[in-house]
Amino acid sequence: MALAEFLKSLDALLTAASETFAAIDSDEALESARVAFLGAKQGQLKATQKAMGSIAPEDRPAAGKRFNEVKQQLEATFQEAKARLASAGARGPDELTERFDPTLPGLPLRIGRLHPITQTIEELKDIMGRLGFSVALGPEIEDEWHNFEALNIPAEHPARDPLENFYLAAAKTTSDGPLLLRSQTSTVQIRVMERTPPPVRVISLGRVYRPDTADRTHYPMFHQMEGLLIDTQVTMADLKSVLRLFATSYLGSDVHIRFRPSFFPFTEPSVEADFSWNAGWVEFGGAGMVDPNVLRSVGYDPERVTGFAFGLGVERLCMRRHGITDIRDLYRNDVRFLHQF
Ligand code: FA5
Repeated sequence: MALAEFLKSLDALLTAASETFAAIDSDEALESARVAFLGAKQGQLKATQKAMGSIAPEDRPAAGKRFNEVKQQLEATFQEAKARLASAGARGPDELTERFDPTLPGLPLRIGRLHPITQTIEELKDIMGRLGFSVALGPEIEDEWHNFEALNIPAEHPARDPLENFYLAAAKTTSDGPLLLRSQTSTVQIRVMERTPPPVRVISLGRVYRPDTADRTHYPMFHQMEGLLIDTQVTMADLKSVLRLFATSYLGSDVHIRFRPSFFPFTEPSVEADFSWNAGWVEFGGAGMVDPNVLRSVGYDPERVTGFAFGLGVERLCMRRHGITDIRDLYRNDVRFLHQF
């Protein structure tokens, strides 16, 4: 056989094989094409190889070189077709339908829920609402009058130290004087009394800010529930009854409450309230009879009306209720933790 004729037959074989393998769509077709082109006994490639024996010896190197190239290309085309069939099979519509079992239960959707502190706030409002307290709101950015002055905390008082508060640098230039993030919800007492004549019976719940170092029971941002009751002949006994009633409603009748004498510039006398927890005591709030100076600063007559006020830590109540031992867990935003409430 002449070299030119041999090379031509190789090209024809390559074209035919490429077209056949490209059109293959089943395992059976792939196998019969493999036998037809690449079969070791009767495949067309084998037959072409045999024809090489009839080529003139001086032309054989060129013929052999081209034969090997075509052989490699044929192998590659076969492998390509095989891979294409395998991947189509893996996601073939028939197979999907076979694997789909409509009787299996679906994947549960994770539904979001309210943050435990929001849930606590709602519940506290509910309990206090039943005791006749309505909800008052106040701003988180306060002036010195409401955060200190009207609460009987004069200019030289250590509670006003810039190191104990978050003053707003930008606010220094305003005509209102320095502004700060409120450090207690007692500010709302003043705002309510300024605009409401007695009697008053309100609570106010919200965020307060202090540059406290975070530990298991402290966080630089936390929530307080302020309570204020002003009327004629209000006594310390009323204050203690309301706090006891509130605490047992929220924490359960087995909780022990104790009151310790304390000091706040805006109440006289003042107490701190603790609840029992894990064989110890945890402070949950401060309280007292509203100081006559405070009543006077908002235009009330201390000879005619008296009242009590309290400020409770919402986080600590929530922690005691749910057995949370580290306040920081409430603000880590770990969904595994938050999802338990
Ligand atoms: C006050 O803030 C007073 N305004 C309470 C008050 C109101 C007294 C009305 C009298 C009349 P005190 O600083 O103790 O008080 O804070 C009250 C409660 O807030 C604490 O008992 C505690 O439960 C909570 N608390 C205070 N600091 C933090 C903090 N860094 N992190 C979490 N909770 C805190």
